[in-house]
Amino acid sequence: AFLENVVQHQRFLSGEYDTSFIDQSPELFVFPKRLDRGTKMLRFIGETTVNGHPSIGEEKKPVFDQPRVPKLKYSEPIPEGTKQILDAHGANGLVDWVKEKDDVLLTDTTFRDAHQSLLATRLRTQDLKQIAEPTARLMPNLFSMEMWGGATYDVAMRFLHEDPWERLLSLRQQSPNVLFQMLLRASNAVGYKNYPDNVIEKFVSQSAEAGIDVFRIFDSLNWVDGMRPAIDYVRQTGKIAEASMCYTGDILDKSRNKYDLNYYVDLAKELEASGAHILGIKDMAGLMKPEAAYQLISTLKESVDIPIHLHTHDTSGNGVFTYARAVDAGVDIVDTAVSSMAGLTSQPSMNSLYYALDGKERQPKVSIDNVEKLNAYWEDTRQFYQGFESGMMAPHTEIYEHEMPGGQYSNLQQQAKAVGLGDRWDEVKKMYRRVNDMFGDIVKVTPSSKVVGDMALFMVQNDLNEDDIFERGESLDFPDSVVHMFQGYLGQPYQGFPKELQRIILKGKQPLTERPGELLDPVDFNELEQTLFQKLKRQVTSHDLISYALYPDVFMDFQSFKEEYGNVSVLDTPTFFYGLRLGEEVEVEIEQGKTLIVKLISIGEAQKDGTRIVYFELNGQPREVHVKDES
Ligand code: 3PY
Ligand code: ZN
Repeated sequence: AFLENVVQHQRFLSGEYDTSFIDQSPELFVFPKRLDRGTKMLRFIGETTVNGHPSIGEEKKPVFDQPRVPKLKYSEPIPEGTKQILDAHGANGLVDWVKEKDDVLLTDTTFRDAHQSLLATRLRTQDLKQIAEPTARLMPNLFSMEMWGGATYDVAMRFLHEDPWERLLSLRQQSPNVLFQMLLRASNAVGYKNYPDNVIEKFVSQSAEAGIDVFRIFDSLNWVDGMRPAIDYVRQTGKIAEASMCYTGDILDKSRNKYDLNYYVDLAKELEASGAHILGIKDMAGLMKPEAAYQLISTLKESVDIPIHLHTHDTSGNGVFTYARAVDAGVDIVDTAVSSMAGLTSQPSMNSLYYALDGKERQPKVSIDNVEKLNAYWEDTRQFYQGFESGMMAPHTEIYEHEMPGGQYSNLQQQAKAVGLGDRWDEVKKMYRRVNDMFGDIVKVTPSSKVVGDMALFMVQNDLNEDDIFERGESLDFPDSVVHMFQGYLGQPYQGFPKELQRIILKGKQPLTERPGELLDPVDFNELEQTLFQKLKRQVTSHDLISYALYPDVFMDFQSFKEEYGNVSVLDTPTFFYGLRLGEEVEVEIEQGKTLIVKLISIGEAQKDGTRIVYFELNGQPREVHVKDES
């Protein structure tokens, strides 16, 4: 436990004391023995070397090439881009600029959705930061870079032990010219549950202040009532509200008429009327077939006045074709990733789309030579993350059947393995679709997609079918997430929940009809700051406060980790995931101008208590750390 010494004691810091307080409080002058940064770092490297990284295990450290960072004239000014248009002309000025463009504009998702969908969101800030300025210089014509939000926020703290806000701030410094875009799950912010409105408001205003320009807002059930507060908060900041509808089903399939063309047209009009600057279409599972894109976009271009921004995933292999037809129909902006981080569950390749549109008037205006330079960097960097590849090797057209979002596929597969259903994965996928149908055919995207996944696992694990649910439902203990959703805590699905199923799942509990955010008490941020101050015993930043409001446990674990190991975000990625090889030496810049040189000398035999002594050289001086061998 922390002692309340002079640098931490609130009463001392407030200045409201007399000298007797000092006399009677010996704890003021007790200082915990703090490990220096070098020792903390050696502990982390030693433990990773001996026990492996928790998500990778004891793999031998591969030999990686140094990523090819483009050689450019870095002393020259960075060309201006869309960010300068927004800053000079405001959100409406930027929207007008988009509308006047003839060529299709591109968003680069490499910094967010691409790695969320291919590499379990594990890209570290180090690797993003290195290529942020080259991206700014080589692709100044992008509409935006999607680089924050979605799952990146909690994964940064939970698994990478880094602060998501530091990522945003440092990338903003490196890339000052292109709009920064984030994915905001409306009232779920960057989490998996509903937060009080004032938390969403604070999160949005702080994100805008730290550098986000375009907020792609969606609701996991396409419930516009749930999106309006977020749209308003974004508009208040002067930034761009891209309100999005999630694409589900298949408008070409006339036998499925719940989500037909009219559904999307009505939804688009409603979002426009709610204040959207841009209409996003979020095809999170990659279900939109080329002709569906053509019909949908052509119709929407007639129905709304705001620009249209299309997002898809290339899981089926049809992504470029879908975009090409969307471009024919007049889509304004599409989401692509740099080729070596594109394809499959990620976005379609920017490079491929460029070539596919050769000879077309609306071909995007990017320098393909420049994109290839970035491509080389990503090709090399992706190797560092090979432990997180999903194993999907080829286009996967089953997606049209199970409709699982790109980011969920590998996650649910892991969840299935964890509960011993690894060899029944095919059944789980089929059950995912059956659960969707049983739930009344709902939109499936974080967090509603997780609910469908949880229910599918529950049914396969307990050998249940639909009849069992209806006949024996009273005696079944449904997963919490399922009960929660049917209570209305994720909002209301289009055409409501199936009544009978809802009754069975809720076992007499009354569902909500109002917006969950209206029922939640606002967070008292002053009080929360006091609480956090007590826990951290240090100055609380506004970023700490919002992270704590969103993810109290994850944030506190991250703080304890930092206490124990220091700031590990400064380590190079191979060392972060694999530790060091015998005799290997790395340089770690722990702050600007202060570098540690770490060399692994040897690892001792396991002792009786299971510990090993790991011998290093730190800046040429011998050092050792004791590590518990977990094997
Ligand atoms: C997210 O919410 O993180 C998503 O990417 C949903 O598609
Ligand atoms: Zn996506």
